Amino acid sequence: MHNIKEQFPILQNNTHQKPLIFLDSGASSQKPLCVIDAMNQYYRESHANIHRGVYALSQKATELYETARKKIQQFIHAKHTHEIIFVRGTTEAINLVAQSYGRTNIQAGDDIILSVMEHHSNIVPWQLLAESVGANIKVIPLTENFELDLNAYQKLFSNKTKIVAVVHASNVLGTINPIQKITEIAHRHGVPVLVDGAQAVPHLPVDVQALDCDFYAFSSHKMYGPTGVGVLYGKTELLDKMSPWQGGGDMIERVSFAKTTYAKLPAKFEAGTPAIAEAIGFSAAIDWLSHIGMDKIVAHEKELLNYATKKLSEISDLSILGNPSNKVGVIAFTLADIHPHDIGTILDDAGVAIRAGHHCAMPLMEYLNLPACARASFGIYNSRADIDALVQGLHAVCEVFA
Ligand code: 7TS
Repeated sequence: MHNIKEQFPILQNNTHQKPLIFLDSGASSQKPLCVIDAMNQYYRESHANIHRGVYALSQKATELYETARKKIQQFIHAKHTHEIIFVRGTTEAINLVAQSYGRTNIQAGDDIILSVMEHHSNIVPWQLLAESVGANIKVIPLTENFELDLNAYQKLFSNKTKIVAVVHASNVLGTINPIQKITEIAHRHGVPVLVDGAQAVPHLPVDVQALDCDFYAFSSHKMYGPTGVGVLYGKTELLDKMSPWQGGGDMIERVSFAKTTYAKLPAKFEAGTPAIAEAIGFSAAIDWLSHIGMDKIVAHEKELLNYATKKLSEISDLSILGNPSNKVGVIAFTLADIHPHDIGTILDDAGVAIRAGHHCAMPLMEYLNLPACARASFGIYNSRADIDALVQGLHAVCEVFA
């Protein structure tokens, strides 16, 4: 891991004359040179629109785009390449399922199960659906350790339950949820499960077949790839039955004013010209992650999390939110009664970038009875020295407010 940081041009820059210590990878990770170069090279050498050209350049671009799909399939161990649908990101993936699967299968009086630790992007799409069809949202509460309360979860099911949508790893608490168990319980009731994997795929090896989830959503930009592209994985038998949610070029088989028929998977869900360069950059990020090895990434981030937890716990008046037994490299905290925005601003002066606020998880904040909190989240490029800089910066915050 020692030369990883050197591969990130942005981490060679200074902020306020200090080297950038980036501890906000949960919001979006930085990009290694190989990803930046892959996109650059694509525009210089291979760009044309895909799936339509008879000429060599279009075929080359198509091949690169479809190779990206194949690499992602292998990375998350999906059974088929056509189960990988390119979308703009996690948010769009969840909206797709809510609007396409949801509108066909969820009716007035039906229940949708979510958890209290969801990001807004796994709450609001379901609320939009629930409002328009007259369905209800049921919420899985947390245990004292800030893990999902599986006993309470089991009690939420009835013959009205139509889908479960839960986060794999929380963007605030870091909690890694037992997806396999959650899926097994839902399937016993004949209910499909959507997993929001935005914070899991960058940090854990993910095998969608072993998890046995029905849908899995994630974003490239949190896993060292570019913004503007992400994935909806879905099981073939579900995706096949779902209607397209956007219409346009590339998603049709035949169009006439009398009747239009749709293309097969995955094209059915990819209307219009997609983010081609971004998919190719995403593909480079997957190659890069695979080359390092997810096992090494897990070990490095776990070591960092343990170190940071120990160091931050030594600061008096600092409280870390939650103590789940299994978590990714995310630490949310409060420091005395200092506003998290003040913490973030003072740390920024020291060159340390963290996030402060509600983290797009307002229902969780309400549950925790907090208006906001500060959050440090780690990536592959972070080191113990970065944690030391954070700790030093937090001491400076305490001095300002002493
Ligand atoms: N789900 C989770 C668990 C997330 O953490 C995020 C983004 C999203 C969904 C949405 O992803 P997008 O790529 O579609 O925007 N989380 C954060 C965060 O924690 N800080 O900024 C964005």
